[in-house]
Amino acid sequence: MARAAAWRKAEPESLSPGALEALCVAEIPAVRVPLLDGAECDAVMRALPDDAFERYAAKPAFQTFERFGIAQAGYHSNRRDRYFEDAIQAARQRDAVIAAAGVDPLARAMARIREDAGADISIAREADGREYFSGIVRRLNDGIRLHADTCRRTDARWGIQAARAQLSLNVFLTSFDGGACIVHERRHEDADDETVPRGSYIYDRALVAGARSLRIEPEKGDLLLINSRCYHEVEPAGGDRVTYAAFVGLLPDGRFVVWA
Ligand SMILES: O=C(O)CCC(=O)C(=O)O
Ligand SMILES: [Fe+2]
Repeated sequence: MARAAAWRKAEPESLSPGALEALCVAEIPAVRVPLLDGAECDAVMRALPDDAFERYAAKPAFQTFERFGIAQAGYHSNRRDRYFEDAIQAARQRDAVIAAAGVDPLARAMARIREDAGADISIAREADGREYFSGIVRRLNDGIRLHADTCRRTDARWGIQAARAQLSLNVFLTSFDGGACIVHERRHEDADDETVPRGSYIYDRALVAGARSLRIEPEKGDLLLINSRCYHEVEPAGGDRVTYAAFVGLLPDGRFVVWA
């Protein structure tokens, strides 16, 4: 059964060493800071290819969101080599967008985390040097139902699997109506997966029954960090709800690594 998290208050905090640490152990629900201005967000949106979201939309029906880039969670371990090959191609397409936009939302977010929270944070790499893909752009207009994101579902052949804590990082590139991100004061437990139908990762609402929750309505340009092992969901949005996203893992040696 999902474990209670222990929020000291049900409010997002600003970025600081203490807040990042507290988020990693789910003592606070979220960290939220303004990161990009409107013109920077618009520049990234304009730089996306017209068919950005169509090319990668052919994914199983359990997720309705559209994305530009690849997700490690979509690759089984027997396709690990394929993942790192695809990561090179996806990074090239991402880099073209960043170059055209003149702004790199993930690099900006990581710099801010370094400066304001004193974290040692870098893009995740395997011991053999191969780099994970990071900086996925997601259009989540229909929302996402209750879930938790944890690389513990993969196996130890992936270096990120060692992460002691995992955060979702989103930089909001658009304004929209609705589309709140709701975080629940309940942490995912491995045993919870037994309740999820095969091929899905939408969890039973009973797991969050009675738990406190925080409804976050991010604004364009915001950087939002949540503990992705706390159950969360996104409400449907009116208008395009586009974020530049990644996961942040805390390794046993205290370094933070980033992938998508
Ligand atoms: O877009 C959001 O607000 C959060 C989406 C999400 O589920 C995640 O980033 O893990
Ligand atoms: Fe998530």
